[in-house]
Amino acid sequence: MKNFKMKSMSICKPLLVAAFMITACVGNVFAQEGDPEAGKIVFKSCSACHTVTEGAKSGFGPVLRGVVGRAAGSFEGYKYGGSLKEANAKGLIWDKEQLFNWLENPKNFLKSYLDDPAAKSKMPLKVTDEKKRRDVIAYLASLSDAPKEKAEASGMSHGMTPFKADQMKSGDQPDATTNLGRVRQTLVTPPFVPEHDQVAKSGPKVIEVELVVEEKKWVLDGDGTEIVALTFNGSIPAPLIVAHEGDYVELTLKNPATNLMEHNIDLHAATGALGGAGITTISPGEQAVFRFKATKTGVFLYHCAPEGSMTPYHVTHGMTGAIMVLPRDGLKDDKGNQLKYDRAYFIGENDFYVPRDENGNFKKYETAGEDLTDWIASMKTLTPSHIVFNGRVGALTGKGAMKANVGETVLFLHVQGNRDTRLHLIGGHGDFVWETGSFASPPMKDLETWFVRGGSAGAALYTFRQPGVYAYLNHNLIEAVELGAAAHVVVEGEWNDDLMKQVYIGPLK
Ligand code: HEC
Ligand SMILES: [Cu+2]
Repeated sequence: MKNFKMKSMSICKPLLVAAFMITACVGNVFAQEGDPEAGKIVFKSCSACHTVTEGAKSGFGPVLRGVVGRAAGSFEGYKYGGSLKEANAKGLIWDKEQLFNWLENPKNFLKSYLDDPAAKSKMPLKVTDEKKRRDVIAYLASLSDAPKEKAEASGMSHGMTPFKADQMKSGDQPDATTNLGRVRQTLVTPPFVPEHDQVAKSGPKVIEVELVVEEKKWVLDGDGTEIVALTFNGSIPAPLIVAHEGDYVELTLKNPATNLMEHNIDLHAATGALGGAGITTISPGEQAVFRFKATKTGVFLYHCAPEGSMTPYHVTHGMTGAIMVLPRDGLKDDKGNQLKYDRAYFIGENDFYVPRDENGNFKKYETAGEDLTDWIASMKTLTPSHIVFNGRVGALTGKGAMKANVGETVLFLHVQGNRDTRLHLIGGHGDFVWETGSFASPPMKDLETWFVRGGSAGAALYTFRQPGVYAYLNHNLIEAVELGAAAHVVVEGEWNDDLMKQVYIGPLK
């Protein structure tokens, strides 16, 4: 028999006594039956992640219909965390008592059940109220015997078109990439962009890129407001990828085993399979590789796009980036003349919806997904707590400011995965602007403010003519000044009196 430690919380442990499995409990036990009607209301707090609809697909958590009496970690098709799988192997059955203790603190339950201090659970919610636990269990138990409900609606949020990989059956098609050269593109942290040629030096190639999902604590502002961000390669925005029209992009997406959530990638530059999201959904400990042909030129958003509410949840936790597909012969003005840039910067604008406690203070969470229920409620207000450039208030000001010299032409690439923005360079202009991001359409000229639609990326080209500190911002000035959607460009060089001269300032004359 294993050493039995007393725990302050209520935990039931299986003890092997004379070849019989019995359960020993400390603390509270599931003493009385709950009220299934009240439990139905408690279940609302579960429904962000779980459904009870018969025949439905699992969401972030497994389907809970029939869970009472079911083996733990056994719902078909759902990818359980490693610890719950171990508990399954050890014979854990979800009777009412075990459920009662699981719901109090899933992680501690598994630690104790498996006698493993490193045990983890993907379920972030804890239900401390005993009555609520009893009630929700009574509700789940009542469903186990209830007649079957229809299978169509998942009862969760409005899904996007489901994609089935069997739609990809292609027969035997020749592989056009077999004889192409391959290059590995080193991605860099924004606002910097990977080294690239503006005009392609040779024919199409296969560009290999790697994105590693990092779930990590992330500070949003100078007050230390913190979230557990979801990121590609650890940055917000995710790195810019650069290709030319006709190139193939071969993307490796990795989800390290230390993560807790499923992720994937939808690139708006790709054609088919939900932009890749249909064939890249991976659990912690997995990776996916897929290839697409860059057939359209422009700057395009890419983002994580799991099922239902998880898409806006992941997007508003930082999982947005962009890919720029240049025409092979580079950028052109409206008359077909070549346009070149001396520098390019990649700016990602993100809206965050940090949940608040009852006193109005921002809440903090320890692990990815723990804020899910609160965050979904908060994002449904459509009122962001933060709108920032490059992940945090002030990321692109002070030491982080963008730089240029008088006479240099700068390409500003701007992505917003979720919400509209209106960009303005104070004291400057957009000489050439591809507002929708499409390089196949002629650029607009000499704009004061340009619009980047939520769910897209845009590009603006400007030649600096005066030195100074320029603010580059979202010209909803409340979003810029109060919420953080602003950056600086520090420009050095000689002042041009012809363009502007201070004639007089002082007392009235
Ligand atoms: C924020 C998302 C989330 C919420 C909210 C949530 N769960 Fe879970 N739940 C999960 C995840 C994820 C798992 C899978 C855990 C794992 O694999 O480690 C899970 C697993 C479970 C399991 C084990 C099922 C099995 O098949 O082994 C039960 C039981 C459960 N949850 C009940 C509930 C109940 C009841 C509520 C509401 C009071 C709730 N959960 C709220 C995410 C959630
Ligand atoms: Cu994701």
